[in-house]
Parts: sequence; C-alpha cells; structure tokens
Amino acid sequence: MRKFKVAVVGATGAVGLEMIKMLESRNFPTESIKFLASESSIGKKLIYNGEKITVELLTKKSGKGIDIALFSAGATVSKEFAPYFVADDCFVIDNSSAWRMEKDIPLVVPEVNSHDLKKDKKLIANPNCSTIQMVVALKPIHDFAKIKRVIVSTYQSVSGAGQKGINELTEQVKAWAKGESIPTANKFQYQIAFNLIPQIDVFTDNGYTKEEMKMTNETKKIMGDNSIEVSATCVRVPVFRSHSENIWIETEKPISLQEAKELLSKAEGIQLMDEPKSKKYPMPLFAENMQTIYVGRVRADISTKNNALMFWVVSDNLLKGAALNAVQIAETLVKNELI
Ligand code: NAP
Ligand code: 3JN
Repeated sequence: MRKFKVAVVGATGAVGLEMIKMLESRNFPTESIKFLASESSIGKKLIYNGEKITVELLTKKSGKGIDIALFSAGATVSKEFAPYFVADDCFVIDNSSAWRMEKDIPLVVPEVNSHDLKKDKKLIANPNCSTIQMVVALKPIHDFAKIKRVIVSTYQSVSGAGQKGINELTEQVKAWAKGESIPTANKFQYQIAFNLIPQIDVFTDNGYTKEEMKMTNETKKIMGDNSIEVSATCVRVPVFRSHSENIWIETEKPISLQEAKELLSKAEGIQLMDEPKSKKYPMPLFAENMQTIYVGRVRADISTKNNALMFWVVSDNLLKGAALNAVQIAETLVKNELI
C-alpha cells in the first residue's frame, strides 16, 4: 500500500493535536510526518507513533515534497500559505473559513458529499464544526423527504475557541473554587464560567453572527441545495468539549417519526441514542473523544401540522467537527484513488 508524506500545519493547537491523534489512531498510511507551527513553537517536540518529532516553522517552502497537508492555523495563515503548498503539488485540507465559500473549492463532509472531491482540486475546505455535525444528521432526512427549512440553536463548547478558550474557562472555574475573584474575560466577550454567551464570532449587518451565517451558507454548499433555508443562533456554553444542537426541520414530503428514526439509525457516522424513558439521550460529556455524531430526542413538532421534526445532536467539535473530518477527507482521497 502506498504511504504518504504528511504535514500538519498548526500542529501545536487544540485542533492540530487532535489531527495528530487521528492520523495515529486511524493508522493513516504515513511515510513521513512534519509538524509546523509559528515561531513560538520552534523546537517543541511532539510524539507521533512513539517517535519524537520536532516542530518546525511554517514557511512558503514547507510544502515541498509533501503529499497531503492538514491546515489548522487560522484563516490568515491558510490564505497566505496554502497556495504555496498547492503550487508544490500538495493536497491541502484546510480547517479554516478562508476558502470554504470559494466556488471551485470543494467543501466536504465525506458522509454527505465525498463526490465533490476531485483529483485536480488540491485545495479542499473542511467546514465549520457546527455545520459538520448538523449536515450529517440532515442528509438522510433530506434524501428521503427534502428539507425546506432548518432552525437551529447551538450550545458550543469553549474548545471551539482553541487552547485559549479552554484555558479561560479553566482559570475562571479554579478561581471561583478557591473563593478568589474571577479573572476578567479575555478570549470571550464576557465571563464564560456559570454563564452562556449568545455570540460566537462577530456580528454581521443582518443581526446574525459570522458563525451563524457559516451554518446557513455552508449547509447549502455541502448539501448541494441552495433552496434549504437555515436560521441559526450560536451560543457559547461553559462546557470544555463537544457541541450540542437543537435542530428543527420542515420537510417538503411527509416523514413519520418512525421513518426519521429508522433513517437516522442507519445513517453513516450517526448513532441514534433516543430512549428518553431510560434517560438515554446524547450529552457533551458522553460525546467527548468519540468519533460518532449522536442524535436523540427525535420528535414531531406539536405546534404545527406541517411536516416538522425536532432533534438533538451532539458531537466532539475537535474530532468530527475538525480533526476527524479532515483525516476522513484524506482517507477518502486515498480510497477513491484521487491522490
Ligand atoms: P489554537 O489552539 O489557538 O491553535 C492555533 C495553531 O495555529 C497553533 O498550532 C499555532 O502555532 C498555529 N499558528 C498560529 N499562527 C501561526 C503562524 N503564523 N504560522 C504557523 N502556525 C501558526 O486554535 P485551534 O482551536 O487549534 O484552531 C486553529 C484554527 O482551526 C482556527 O483558527 C480555525 O480556523 C480552525 N478551526 C476550525 C474548526 C472547525 O470548525 N472546523 C474548529 C476549530 C478551529 P503556535 O502554537 O506556534 O502559536
Ligand atoms: O467557536 C467555535 O466553536 C468554532 C470556531 C471555529 C473557528 C474559530 C476561529 C476561526 C473558525 C471556523 O472554523 O470557522 C475560524 C475561521 O477559520 O474563521
């Protein structure tokens, strides 16, 4: 079996570290691996398959001789460096929003649109974490009954805001537990410990935040259907890991509760966890470090006679929401002989 020369850009970050774990644990066929980050990480050592690898500085020449690069160093870094990697004939799977809505760049969740991956499209965008877990759950229902409209509220963990987000919740909770005054917010707009913040990313002119508009726009592109209307409210919650979503959908064709549960239970990448009488429903603590998207609380909306369902979706944002989806894209390139 062919093996690949792989690079992880942003290897020292919250997502990068999970990418390394995913490549290792899923036995991605690596001939060699390079870890790249900013100046502040040069010389740091990270372990890959028991071997100590020294972190190197990302430069415009880092893509030379690399087959696949997984980027998670933010949109500015991707905009600046990814084109050099592609020019060096390297596939780039980019976790940032830099390229997601560009017409000729595939935006891929393998369970939904692996057909968008092509041999000659070397730059591939990984969607936003909240979009990924939602579209995997929407896909089987859309194929059966055509979804017209989605209203979603998210409950997003602090790890979505990177290592600084994780540190901020940790420090605030520690201070509270010691009876000290809680340090002022820095990464988030307000104190996140014991609070909810209905703002993720900056506000746009229509009153939605950028994070909310990512869910609207990316869903249409991944599902290949511009007619799906999505209205999102994204909320930061004091949870370390895993994003949760309350999703309401309206379909064109009728779909019974039983049909929806059956479709969800058979769908790739999903585990239906829906036994409310025995208190079985997905929760962030349960989904942490898991590679599955959990769906529960599936029910028909009693407020309307239209074809409307509601359900609750939980998934590890650093895994399926970022690192795992990126590695699955790489695996699909290999499996479909596109690389
Ligand atoms: P993080 O914990 O803050 O890590 C950022 C990483 O980027 C670090 O490895 C950092 O290296 C590296 N970096 C920053 N500036 C760099 C530069 N100029 N050159 C090279 N490397 C640089 O953030 P994270 O949570 O891992 O997220 C990273 C990015 O991934 C986000 O900005 C976002 O674009 C994307 N992301 C996507 C999703 C998604 O929904 N799919 C979810 C989360 C994040 P140092 O340690 O050396 O500073
Ligand atoms: O906040 C979250 O839960 C997800 C955050 C994602 C994120 C954070 C910083 C920059 C993104 C993203 O993936 O959309 C970006 C970005 O690349 O714009």
